[in-house]
Amino acid sequence: FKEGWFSEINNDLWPGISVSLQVDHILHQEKSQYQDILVLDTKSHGKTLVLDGIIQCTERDEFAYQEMISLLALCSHPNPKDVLIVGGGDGGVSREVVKHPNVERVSQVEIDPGVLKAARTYLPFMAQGLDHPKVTLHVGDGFEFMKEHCGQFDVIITDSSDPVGPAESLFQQSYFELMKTALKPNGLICSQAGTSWANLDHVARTLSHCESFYAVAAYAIVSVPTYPTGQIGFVLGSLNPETKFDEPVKVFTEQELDEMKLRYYNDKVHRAAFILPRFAEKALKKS
Ligand code: AAT
Repeated sequence: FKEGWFSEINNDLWPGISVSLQVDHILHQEKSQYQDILVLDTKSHGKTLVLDGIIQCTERDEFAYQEMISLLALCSHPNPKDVLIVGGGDGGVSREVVKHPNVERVSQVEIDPGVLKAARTYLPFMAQGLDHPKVTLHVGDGFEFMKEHCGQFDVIITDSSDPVGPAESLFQQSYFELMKTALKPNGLICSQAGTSWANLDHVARTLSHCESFYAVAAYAIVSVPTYPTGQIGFVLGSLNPETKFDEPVKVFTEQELDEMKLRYYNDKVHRAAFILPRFAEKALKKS
């Protein structure tokens, strides 16, 4: 905390580059069984959740990530009734997922009860998702949870932290295989997969894990100013060979988008998210 600034320094994941936020107050600091939990009130980005020194979400721009990881997946499926969320302890993804009219049941598995408690106490604008009547919350490891569920979900969204600490297993090839068995026929997945600017090799590896088990696979990007390089991406995979991720099967009208209080997502943004700059497109081309 040099002169009241928080800096996200991680020399393994993004060497030589760091996002910084000016801090007004430290609201909460704890060492849970799994990670260091920090909640800050910042000058320009409101309440901010930090795990193991890495920014997970800020009040100002969290909607971009939470809407996109949820709706890119849900609007690519013709009838997403049963949804599983892995991670997402802040509640922002469940808040978005329940907005989709076809969603009937949401299961969510978050490893760290400390994150759930901190979100409920300091981040109610996101944590409201955790207490929605459609949501059943489980505390546990997403990797282990997946082993115990077979043929149950239309869509699995993995809103995980980065591949260091408790989320490491959620980036392994075996995790993509386990998700496949947890899906119903024609189900699909969407996983947090890092940025093509700092972690292109890592993105390519995650995409190739996905390609090994799913008939269709793709990488999509979203702009999030407080994530490293200002951008993050998702790997999507579908068991249905007919899926075209860059052509949403569900298109909401302007009025529906307003009623759902969506601020980032619409069908045009959906299509555009799969258009990659040349360097990324070349690096991710199926070998
Ligand atoms: N909604 C955007 C915030 C996140 S939070 C990621 C969540 O994943 C955390 O609450 C963390 O406790 C949880 N998690 C980590 N590992 C596991 C696991 N094995 N099983 C279940 N939950 C887990 C994502 C931020 C992305 C940051 C990008 N730099």
